[in-house]
Order: sequence, then C-alpha cells, then structure tokens
Amino acid sequence: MAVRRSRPTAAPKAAAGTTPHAAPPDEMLLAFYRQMVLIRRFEERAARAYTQAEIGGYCHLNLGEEATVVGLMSAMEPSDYLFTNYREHGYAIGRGIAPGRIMAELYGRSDGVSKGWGGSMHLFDLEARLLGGYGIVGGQVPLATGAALAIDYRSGKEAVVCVMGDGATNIGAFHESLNIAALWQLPIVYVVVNNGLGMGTTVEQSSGEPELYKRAASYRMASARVDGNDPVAVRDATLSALASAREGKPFLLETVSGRLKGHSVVDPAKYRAKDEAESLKAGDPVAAFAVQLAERDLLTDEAIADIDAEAMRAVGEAVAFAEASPHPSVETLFDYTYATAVPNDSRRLPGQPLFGPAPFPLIGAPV
Ligand SMILES: Cc1ncc(C[n+]2csc(CCOP(=O)(O)OP(=O)(O)O)c2C)c(N)n1
Ligand SMILES: [Mg+2]
Repeated sequence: MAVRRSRPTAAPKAAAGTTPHAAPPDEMLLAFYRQMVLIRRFEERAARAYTQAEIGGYCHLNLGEEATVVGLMSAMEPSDYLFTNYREHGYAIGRGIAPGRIMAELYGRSDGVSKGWGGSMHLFDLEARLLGGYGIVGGQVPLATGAALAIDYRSGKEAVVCVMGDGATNIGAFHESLNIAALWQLPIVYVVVNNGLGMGTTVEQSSGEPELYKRAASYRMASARVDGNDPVAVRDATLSALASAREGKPFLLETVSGRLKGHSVVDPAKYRAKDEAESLKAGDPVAAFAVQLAERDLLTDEAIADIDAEAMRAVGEAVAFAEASPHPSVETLFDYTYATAVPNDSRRLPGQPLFGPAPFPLIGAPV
C-alpha cells in the first residue's frame, strides 16, 4: 500500500463564503499576541511539569495551534458554549479561566477547574461555559449538538462552538450530529482543527476527502476553510460562522495549522520527516504574528521581550498556585460522577468490601 504523507493543502487567508469584517483595532491585535504567547509558555511549562512527574495521566498541548485558539475564542460571546477535545488548555485560557486553576487541574489539585478529578483532558467550567474537555475522539460532538438543541428548545440567543480534531471527522457520531443539526437548524458551529495528523496518521492517509470542510456538503450545511495560523482570519471566519449559526444555519469551519510537537508530551514524533518538522518550525504562528505586528510598527523587540516576561511570570504564578493547592480528599471521589442520584451506585472505594453496610451514605438512599 502506498503511504501518502503530505501536509494539508494550503488554506486561503480568508475563508471563502464568509463575509469580511472590520479590521480589529491595534489593541485587539496586541491582546491576541499576548494571549498566544501566554498559551505557548503555559504549554511549554506543562510539558516540563509532566516530565518532572508533577502531572499524571495524559497531556496534549496546543503548541502550533495558538493562532487558531485565540481567533476562535475571541469571536465567541461570553454566553456561548464551548465543547472541545483533550487538547484544550489554550481554550480554557481563551475562555478567561485563570491559568492557576487550569494548572492546578493538570496537577490534580482541589483548586483545579474540575476540582482535581478531571486532569488535563477534562477541564470543565460552567461559569466560563466550557463544557469539556473530552478524551474519546468525537465524543463531544453529539453532546455539543444536544446543547444546541437545548438552546433552540428554549429559544435562546446563545450558540455552541464544538471544536474537534481532523481525526474526529471519521467518527460515525460526527456525521449523525451534522445531519441532525442541519435538519433541525441548530445554533452550532463545528470547528475542525486540522493539524494534519491524528496521532501519527496523516489526514491524507485517513480521509477519502482530505479537504474536510467539504464534508458539510453531504448535509447541505455551509462550510469554509481558513488559515489556522492567522488569528485574525480565524476570528473573521468564526464571526461569520457564528452569525450563521444564530440564524439557525449550522456551520462547519475547518482551520488549517500544524502540530509543532508530538501527539502528547510523551510522543517523540519519530514518524515525522526532518524537513517537515523544520518547515513547521519556520511557519510557527506565534513568531509569524510577531513579525506581522512589528512590520506594522505595533511591536518592538523590547515589547516582544516584555510580553514574553509577563507570560513567564503568569505561568510561574500558575505553577505556584497549583503547587500550593491541596490534593482532593479521596472521600470526594464519587461526588461528581453523576449529576443526579443513582440508587445502585455503591460508591465504594477500591479495596472496600462489595457487600455489607455502605462505608458512607449511598446516593439516592433514603435518609
Ligand atoms: C474513539 C477513540 N478512538 C481512538 C482514540 C485514541 N486517540 C486519541 S487521540 C487520537 C487522534 C485524534 O486526532 P485528531 O482528532 O486529529 O486530534 P488531534 O490529536 O490532532 O488534536 C486517537 C486516535 C480515542 N481517544 N477515542
Ligand atoms: Mg489532528
């Protein structure tokens, strides 16, 4: 079998089929850059903490996807809902969650966004309307579609943004969800973050139609592909997509960027050709945006260094916050497993006898 290994086809700067938006003011561009640098430094620090065994479980980083994350999050209203996958630290930062609470979750501490029980892949914050963080590829897609149905059911004005990787577009529930959303005209934007790879498998190796935005045509859904390395292009495309979704026309947006490192922090990405890694580095969206802003006289070398120092300080504080936070008490292990009472849930800890009196009150048991 011939092995096809190629980068995703280049995306246009602006997404075709979307309306142009007013250029963001200089202050907004600088804020985009600051947030991209913060995400970059946060992720690098998370990788270090993982190798120091401060973080357990799995850990996937947004390195190389900073422009996509910032562009997407800047277009959402605070009242909109976000679902995403396990590569979600940057999205949590973009939704305004304090980096300390995110780092504390990575450390498995009780001040973490999910009280330390979720970890890197399961960030959740109702106030920020970040409804996860999901480890099952594509698992968030039907859930997000259900949230859009709930909004529609009560005639709400909010929209749902459902972020997934390119790999998730081959999950059956992706197609079922898009079909239902199109039929029922749900207020949802599906965003495929095409970083070219699902673990070590390229999009071309796994998808019969590698231009993933075209899949929307099967459901007569509007769609577009945009350069995921350009935060302004991503913001514009997302604003258009959200406007469409709010009118009951769901949208499929594909952003094209690259994954700078391995699939997770323990993946050395040996399947990658040297020239491919080098070209990704050369196209680094954080560095590219700095150049773009410097060319417009919005950034000097000194300002770049200051922004970097500020991000390093914020990340240092986040780590200190995580380290100072206590581990969750084991008695709270089952407290957040189910939203409602489940009579047959034994709530016994591993090693405790299965029969005999319950070690603590059973959920739903008469009191
Ligand atoms: C249903 C399911 N199958 C397989 C896996 C193992 N797995 C975890 S991540 C991943 C790749 C997903 O790639 P993509 O959707 O492109 O997201 P990316 O990691 O590139 O952000 C796979 C196959 C899983 N978590 N869930
Ligand atoms: Mg991918």
